[in-house]
Amino acid sequence: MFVDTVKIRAIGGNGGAGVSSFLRRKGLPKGKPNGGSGGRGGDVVLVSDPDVPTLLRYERHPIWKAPSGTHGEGDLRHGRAGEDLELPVPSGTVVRDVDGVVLADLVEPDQRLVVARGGKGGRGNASFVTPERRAPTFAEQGEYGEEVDLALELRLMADAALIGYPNAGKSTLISRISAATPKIADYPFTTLTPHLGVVTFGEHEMVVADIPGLIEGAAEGKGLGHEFLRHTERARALVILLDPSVLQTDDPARQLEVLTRELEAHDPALAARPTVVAVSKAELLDEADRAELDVPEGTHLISALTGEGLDDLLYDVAARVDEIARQAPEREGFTLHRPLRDEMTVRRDSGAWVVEGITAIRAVNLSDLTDPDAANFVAERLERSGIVSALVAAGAEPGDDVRIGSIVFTFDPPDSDGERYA
Ligand SMILES: Nc1nc2c(ncn2[C@@H]2O[C@H](COP(=O)(O)OP(=O)(O)OP(=O)(O)O)[C@@H](O)[C@H]2O)c(=O)[nH]1
Ligand SMILES: [Mg+2]
Repeated sequence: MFVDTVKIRAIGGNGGAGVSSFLRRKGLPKGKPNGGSGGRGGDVVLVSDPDVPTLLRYERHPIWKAPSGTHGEGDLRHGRAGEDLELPVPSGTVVRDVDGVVLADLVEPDQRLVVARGGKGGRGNASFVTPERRAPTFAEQGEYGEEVDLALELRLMADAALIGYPNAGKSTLISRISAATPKIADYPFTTLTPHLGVVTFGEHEMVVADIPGLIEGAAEGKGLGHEFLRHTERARALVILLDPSVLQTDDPARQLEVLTRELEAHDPALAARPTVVAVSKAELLDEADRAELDVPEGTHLISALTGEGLDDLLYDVAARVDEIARQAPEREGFTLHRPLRDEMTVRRDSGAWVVEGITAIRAVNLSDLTDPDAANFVAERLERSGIVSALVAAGAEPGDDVRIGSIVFTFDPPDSDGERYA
């Protein structure tokens, strides 16, 4: 089964919690803080892999979560990090977020894109020791991993794409010039999904795509529509196959006209793509038929049955592919640099101020906020990270309720009475 579009959800692993613990020694009233930190959660990473043919695996399993980090322990033992979860995708996979923004074009083998970051591990109480705070009893909780919805779309990486009416002989041709073994039959739309064949010709090696049949009106959804034409977008050259046999009501000249129009309707850039035109099933044509053909100069006459014209055709196609390859030798993929989502937002929700964003969550992410030491620490963080000023700017008054994550507290900015949060 050929699957070229899927939606997936990627979830980074959660960070492990830091721990609060003390080394107790006989004779020492207070122990020394020795709580270890939690390990970070694994990232979810897409990796381009030329050996993966389709996105099928992700249609069956759309949800992928990386392993979480383990918690810290006493005696300064830190938790283990969760391993990154690598998801192999076919080379040529375009990655978009829910808004349709392209995040990456994974073209080069082994190209990687971190799509969902794992949560940071929480720090243990040993990390919070300062000269003023010698025995902190609080630790940080682990962060949740990012949760991201993505749309993946495969655009095959072919050197040349075969375009033609249904029954034109595209599959027969690719089976003749490569090791591909597509289904061949004398009814239209035998080929329902694109597939690739590797053609070796002299010292050339070309990847040729057999594209399902195209008919007039495909752009408006006739036949199989033109969805699959996305697989021609990356082809360096196009091979348009015209069928002179009685199987077609349109003559080759009209077929060429229709096909050119449909390609253009799909993507105007395709009109400028180097194109080789060939008439198939040439052994059916006698001299008179050949003379009558109203096709552009340079059109090849080929027969997959007898082998007529195939070498000339491949020579021509290889030359165009090489020329384009010389002009643009590397097909470079790209990945968009995506900053950590830390934009902070303040909004009003049923009588409380709600602060959202990773900075806010991090500020209050402690194991025990009832501890006065911890509460002071959080108050400092809220100020330092700009959350207090954001609340003031939004119009928050002392005494208002503020909610960050699952925590609700009373807003009590330091300058209202000189005191920090109670
Ligand atoms: N006489 C003759 N018949 C051919 C030749 N090439 C293909 N055919 C026949 O044409 C019919 C259609 O061939 P396919 O290769 O399935 O055509 P296609 O273009 O892949 O068709 P779709 O997959 O439906 O788009 C089959 O009956 C083939 O045997 C040829 O060179 N000579
Ligand atoms: Mg076919």
